This record gives sequence, structure tokens and C-alpha cells, in this order.
Amino acid sequence: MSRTLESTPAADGFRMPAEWERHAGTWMAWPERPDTWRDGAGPAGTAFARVAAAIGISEPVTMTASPAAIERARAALPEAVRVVELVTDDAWMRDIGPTFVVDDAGTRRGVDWIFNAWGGRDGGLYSPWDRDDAAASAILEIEGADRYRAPIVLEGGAIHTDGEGTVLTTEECLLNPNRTPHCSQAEIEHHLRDCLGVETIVWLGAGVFLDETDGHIDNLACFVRPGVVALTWTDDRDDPQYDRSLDARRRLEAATDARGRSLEVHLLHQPGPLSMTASEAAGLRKVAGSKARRAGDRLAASYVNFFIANGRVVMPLLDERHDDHAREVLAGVFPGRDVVGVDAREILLGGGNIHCITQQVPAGASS
Ligand code: KQY
Repeated sequence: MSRTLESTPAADGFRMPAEWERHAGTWMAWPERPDTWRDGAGPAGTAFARVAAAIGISEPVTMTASPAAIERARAALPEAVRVVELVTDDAWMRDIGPTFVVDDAGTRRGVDWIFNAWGGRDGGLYSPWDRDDAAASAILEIEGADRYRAPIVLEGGAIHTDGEGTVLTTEECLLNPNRTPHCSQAEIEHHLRDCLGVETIVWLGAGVFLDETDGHIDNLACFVRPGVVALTWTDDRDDPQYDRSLDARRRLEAATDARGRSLEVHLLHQPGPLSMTASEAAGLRKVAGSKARRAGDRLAASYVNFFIANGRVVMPLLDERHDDHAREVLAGVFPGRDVVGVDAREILLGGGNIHCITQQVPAGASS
């Protein structure tokens, strides 16, 4: 039975490990919403199943699904994937799942952030979101891991850590008045230190152009190992992403991490620009209170939205003109890991990508 603790991870000696540290497994959630996933979520289900299969080669995968979808999910997934019944509002496990923290003894606990569907009544993507907000707690119960309820609104896609005291995030997201408006930047930093066991916060400015998460870091930039960061990039100075990525690059190159290192930056040229086609938009069903998705909408496509699994990296394939280059860059920064591509356009149509639909459980024993 999972307990809710009144202290903080930092006070108890816990830290968020880097994604490349050993995993006990990964959680995902099955796609169902007809306003996010076209054609009854069939094509998205195929893409999610391929991601689960690619990760499942090297570590256990658990997929949540509602009672209405559980049979469909079971039939589409490899037998080794565990399917558990859990109703959520959508399928972004990175953002609704717990952020796991560990201590030096190998004990594992979880941080349960407040979730408001990427902005609540001020630009949030759908309402209600209470089932998403309850997901982290339910998962910690299943994992038998103790829980810290964080005092701020935050989605897992808004942070990336090197596991050695540094976290990367964006002002566009965490300082957005639609997240935790009563907290100053200093107070947000204080909560990040408490909840993640970090010392240094590296702030980037804006995220990917038209990213509906208000600029999640996991679409813009991420650590690939301590002191080394991958950043989405475009060589096209006329593209609206250019200034955003240039600003991020300058900030990264000027930053020092918690161990006193300068950061080395590797560029991943963005796909596209890509946009939603008329036939893709026609397969969506409008739901009252949710964001409309229209033909011609530019998609927030980025190769940074990959997932580091045990022994492999699972990357999105998004654009034949750029996929191979992205794969080469990733192979270069992840020596010793296989880089596996999965066709991820259907996930992109929902507003995120492979990193956004996965949440790793670090190795350790839950308490
Ligand atoms: O960036 C992420 N971690 C998730 C993207 C969520 C998109 C919601 N439609």
C-alpha cells in the first residue's frame, strides 16, 4: 500500500534519475479520445502498439486502458506487455504519470504533480481532466511506491534532468500564468529543487513553435548524457522556429550545470514543417470544451521527442527528408545503444510524440 508523505524528496535524500539510467519498466496509456485521435483512434493505436513493442524488447511495458478499450489494446499489443484497467482523459503518460525519484539505497518513490490539462481554464486542451490528475496516484498504488503530492502544476514533459543535479525546463511553460500563477520564478525553482533533488535549473525561453503544451522542454531539448544536450533546430532563418532554437542554443552554451560543466549542444534538424491534412482532420470528432484541430494546422514536430529505453533509443520517424540525419545524430550521441525508429505521425497529430506517451520507472525497490 502506497503512503502519501508530507516531506519532500530532497529532504528525504531522493533525486530524479536521468532517463538513461537503468529502468525497471515503462508505463504508457492507450489512445481513445476521438477529438485527439482520428478514425476512432485506430491509427494511433497501431503507432502506440509499435512504440510499446519497440520498448518491450528491452524492458517491461505496462499499458493502461479503459474498460471500453482494454480488449482492443490487448489484441494489438505483444503478449509481454501488461495491460491494466485505468480510465484516463487522454494518453500522455509522460505528463499524467508520476515522476519517479530514487535514493542511494535504491528505494523508489513517486512525485505526483498537479495536472490541469496544459493550462486549465486558460488555454487548457480539454476539460474535465480529473481522471488524468488521478493517474499518477493510481500508478504509484500499483507500483507500491510512496507518493509525494507536489504543490505546483507541472507535466513530466516540462522537465528533463541529467540525474546529477541539473534540470532543464522552459519559461514558456513553467512560468506561464496558466500553470502556478501564485508562485514566482524563485518559488518554482525552490519546488523543483525540493521535488527533484536538483541544485541547478537551466531555463530556456520558448519551446517549439505552436506546441500546444506551452513549450514543453521534451519537444525542444534534452540531456543525452551529463553535460551533453540535443536541441531541435532549423537552418531556415525565415522559419518561426529559428529564433526560438537560436535563443535556446545561446542559453545552453552560456549555462553551467550543477557539476560546473559547460554544456555541449548537438542539433537535430526539425522535420517538415509538417501540417495536418484535410483527410486527417476529417477523421477527428469535436468534443465540447476541447481544442479544435484543423486541416492546415502546423504540427509541433521534433526529433527531440524520443525515449531512452534500456539499451536502445526509440525515435519518431516523421519526415523522410530528415529521418536519416536525425538517426545518425542520435546514434552518435548514444554509442552502445540501438537507435530504433517508429513511424510516429499519428502520435504527432495528437500534439506530442514518443517521449510524451511514455514514463519510465527507474530500477530500484518501491517504498
Ligand atoms: O509534450 C508532452 N510531454 C505531451 C504532449 C501533450 C499533447 C497534448 N495533446
